[in-house]
Amino acid sequence: MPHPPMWSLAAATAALTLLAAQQPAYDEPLRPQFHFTPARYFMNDPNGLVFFKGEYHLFYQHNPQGEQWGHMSWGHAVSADLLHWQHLPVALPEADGLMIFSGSVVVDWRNTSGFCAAGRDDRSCLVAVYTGDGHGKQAQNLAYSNDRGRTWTKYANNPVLDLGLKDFRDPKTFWYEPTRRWIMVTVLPDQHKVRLFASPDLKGWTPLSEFGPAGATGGVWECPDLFELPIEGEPGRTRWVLDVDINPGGIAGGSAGQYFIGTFDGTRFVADEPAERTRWSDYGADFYASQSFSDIPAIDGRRIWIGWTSNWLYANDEPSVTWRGAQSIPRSLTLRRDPDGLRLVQSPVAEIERLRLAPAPTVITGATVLPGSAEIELHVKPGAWTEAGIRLWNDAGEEAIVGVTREPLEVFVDRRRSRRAPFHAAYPARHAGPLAWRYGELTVRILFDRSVIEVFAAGGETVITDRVFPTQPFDRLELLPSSGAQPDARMWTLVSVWNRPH
Ligand code: DQQ
Repeated sequence: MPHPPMWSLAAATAALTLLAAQQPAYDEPLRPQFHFTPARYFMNDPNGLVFFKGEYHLFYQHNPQGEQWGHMSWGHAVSADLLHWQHLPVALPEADGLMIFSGSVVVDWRNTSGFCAAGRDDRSCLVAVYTGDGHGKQAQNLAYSNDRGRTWTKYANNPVLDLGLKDFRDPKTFWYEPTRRWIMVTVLPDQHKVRLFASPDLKGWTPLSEFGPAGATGGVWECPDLFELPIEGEPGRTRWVLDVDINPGGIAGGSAGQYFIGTFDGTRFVADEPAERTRWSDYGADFYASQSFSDIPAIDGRRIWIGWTSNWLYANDEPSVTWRGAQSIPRSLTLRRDPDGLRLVQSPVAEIERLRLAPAPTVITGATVLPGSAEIELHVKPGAWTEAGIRLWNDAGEEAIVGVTREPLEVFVDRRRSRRAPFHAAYPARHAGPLAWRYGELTVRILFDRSVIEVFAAGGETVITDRVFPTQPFDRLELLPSSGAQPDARMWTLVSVWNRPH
């Protein structure tokens, strides 16, 4: 029997050094500990979110060569639990003057494309549908993988959908069972239009319908998504959600996500509300280009999306070093009916509770030490307060405040004093979203992760995502108001998902 080769000490040290160079410590002061960030260099939109054979795949817009947008390629990571990610090599690199812009991945279960080199019992493979940007235009392209996303082949007859337009992008594709065909949702960004196409095989596409302009149109439309969601408390009832992002012209300035609720009959999306009505998915400055996972098994049944926690106003200037850009926590989506109609509701995936250092929370009554990564829950009751919440602060005199105001009744994140010398004029700002007293008390769930704040108020009805970039860690927390009618507050320390056995 041949013996496995013995490693010399020098070879082992060299291999470890190489590993360390590829995988940084993930402990830089602004590096989130339970949010996904690229090992190094620039990241923007999540792409190709798909669940396949026990793995969640996260592809992302990535510059493999630098810390600012450019050379767009698809970075890649996989996870078994949506939290612990394993980095994989770049899946789709820029090539031949064509950058790989945003898009989606589907499981071609029945090998409709003919790309799947599958065995007798398994005819499935992964197919990526992405925008090729270059040579003066944008068109939709395919690539496929027969080894669970580890290697990809670009389709020889790309592009598969070309309107000869300079701006035509971000295909989100899904299988629509009632008509047994693929649907592709795209945008004509400067026309503020979503355009739908259908295909039997992912290769040949016919136009179906158009939606828009509607809602907010103060910037280009990008990264659409279309999916069906259950209505809470109304068993068997659903509605479709068309998500379209906009840049600039978002609610907090710059980039943001908006959505429309309505019906989809396999051909056309029709909104329930008048075209003038705008609904925002997030009231912060840092939630953009969200995309939902494809092919989550029916037995799980969740619709989960991830958004990029940045804003094109300053995405290239964020003061993180060696890496730039983070993804939001994966959020599970439902629809909830209130007196104002149906609305989208978002909650962090339940898996996040496994990151709690101890099952029992710490009850906060005054000032306390703030861990770098934490989940904080506030229960705010009507009472003698004008502003109730928490202040995160440090010795440099920097602070961020997260809370609720009474008049008007709003949830807010105030990061105006969160960095001594702002790196961009749009950074110091306060962002707020509307609330209503409907449950006797308001819950505010806050995820804090060094430079990411995500706030889910009223059970996820109003959400704010804001990045914070203090010059030294926020390591103290105090309740507001500092005396009198304080909210009930509890906190869990969350453990890091990076560089720790799991
Ligand atoms: N980012 C991608 C485009 C998309 C934009 C390019 C949204 O496909 O429209 O990096 O951030």
